[in-house]
Amino acid sequence: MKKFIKPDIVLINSNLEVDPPVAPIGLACLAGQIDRKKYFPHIIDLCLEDNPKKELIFQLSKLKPLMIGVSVRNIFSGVPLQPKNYLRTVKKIIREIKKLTTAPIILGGAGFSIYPEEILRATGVEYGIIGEGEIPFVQFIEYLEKKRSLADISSLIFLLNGKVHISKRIYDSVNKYKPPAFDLIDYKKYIKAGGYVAVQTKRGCRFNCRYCTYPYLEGKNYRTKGVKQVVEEIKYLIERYDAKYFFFVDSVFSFPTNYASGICQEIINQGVQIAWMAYVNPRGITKNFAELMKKSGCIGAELTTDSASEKMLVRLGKGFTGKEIQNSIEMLHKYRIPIAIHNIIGGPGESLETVKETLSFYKRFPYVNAIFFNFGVALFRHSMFWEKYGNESYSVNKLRNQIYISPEIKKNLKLVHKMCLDLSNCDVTDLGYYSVISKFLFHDLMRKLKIYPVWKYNHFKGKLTRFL
Ligand code: B12
Ligand code: SF4
Repeated sequence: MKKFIKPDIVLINSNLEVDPPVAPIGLACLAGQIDRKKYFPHIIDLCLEDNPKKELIFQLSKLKPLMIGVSVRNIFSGVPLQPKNYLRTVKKIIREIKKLTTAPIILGGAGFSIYPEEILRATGVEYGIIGEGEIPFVQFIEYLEKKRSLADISSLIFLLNGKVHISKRIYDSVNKYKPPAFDLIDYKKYIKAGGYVAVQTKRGCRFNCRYCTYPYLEGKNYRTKGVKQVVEEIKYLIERYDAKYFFFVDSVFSFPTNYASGICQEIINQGVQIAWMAYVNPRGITKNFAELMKKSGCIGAELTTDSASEKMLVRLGKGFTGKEIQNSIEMLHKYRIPIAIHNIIGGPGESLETVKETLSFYKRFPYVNAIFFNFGVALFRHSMFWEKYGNESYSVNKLRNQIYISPEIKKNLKLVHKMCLDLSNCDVTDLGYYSVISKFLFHDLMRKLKIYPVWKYNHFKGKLTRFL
């Protein structure tokens, strides 16, 4: 009798950025859906490899893939004054894959989903999935098994005779998906390199911030995972990899507050010992919630206020007020949760006056641990600002950062830098990247206690790996 040899399904992480190191959790989500009775799933993770090209050749030449999925997480750094273009690396990796195999290639990932057609054309790949991949990825395997037609795959984009075809997007209940295949990722190397272990509790964001692509990527409705399932994932990662530091990779962890409180409560109830960080929104931070955050191990809140000027909050479409920002800072501080505030300086309508308003607001909270100022707004397709200020031809041809900076701030950039730095007795690192106003004493203490909030890694000194 002929022996059945299970075909390989190969997923490749093309993200070599190590600042900070992030594991390819999206690929783990896809690999989790693969039927292991029928296929061998593999994740070839090129990140943190000394010689990613050699690693790719070594790993791929051992396999006989039915298909190759490549995740394209980053395209642009999104940091206006330190632009990085990641697509060049992706192109080189795909060129190398094509030398090694003729198996069909499919692309996906957050960066890919923002500019799918351009990336397919730039890489010469035929297929891609826009947005979340669990269901379409399985459908694509069924297509290769000749059980379904291309037209019958959700969220698919493909090029046929130079023409682009896009099918309807799918956003399903995340509880229907099988758990991520964390066993296929070597988390030890990420932990060793200082990375936080990613866990996602839900998808979607209902806010309407005008520069943001997250609601496009994940949908506007919240799709929450069962709280027990989230805590099971955390426990698995602790047990298997001895993980201690976690990052909840939700667009906004703290909203809806009832759900986020449920996650914290479950961590507390089960006595799970972790240190975690997340993006939080001023809207969700009540006293009870801040207390639960603290008790469940929060060691840092990435508070994305973007501005503290009432006018700018409206212009950026933030949906909360200065009063709510104040309340959230006070609540987080009450429970001694380290706070990093992220700001955009130079959005549409920003003037010297609105910058002053923002800065004098923050002066009232000298205990805030870090305040980041990003000068200019990165414009991404599928955001509201893109409709207004984006330049289609610029991005299609060059696929690099497009930045909006208001005329008044552009004219006074040096002065505005200085104003931000004068906010307090501050340390300035990487002026021009972003200005960091941090309390060094505090950071020293954190270091001594070996508690590091993620923003420490904004100056991660790991070497940047190139795909040779
Ligand atoms: C949390 C987060 C972070 C955290 C990560 C913490 C951690 N330990 O993981 C931190 C703050 C560290 C971070 C840093 C950066 N980030 Co970030 N981040 C996010 C965020 C909010 C969620 C990412 C995530 O993990 N999602 C959960 C997983 C499950 O989803 P996923 O990876 O997208 O995978 C799904 C689909 O994309 C798809 N899929 C993925 N791969 C593949 C492959 C195939 C073949 C298929 C079919 C489908 C598929 O299926 C998956 C499951 O549904 C996204 C925005 C967003 N809402 O997506 C930005 C985002 C990914 N980040 C972005 C950027 C730019 C960065 C930085 C470069 C920022 C900077 N300037 O320093 C760094 C890069 C770090 C690095 N080493 O890569 C961009 C990338 C796009 C772009 N602009 O180029 C995003 C989209 C934000 C944005 N709109 O600008 N980030
Ligand atoms: S900036 Fe944050 S709150 Fe606003 S739409 Fe994006 S993810 Fe949602």
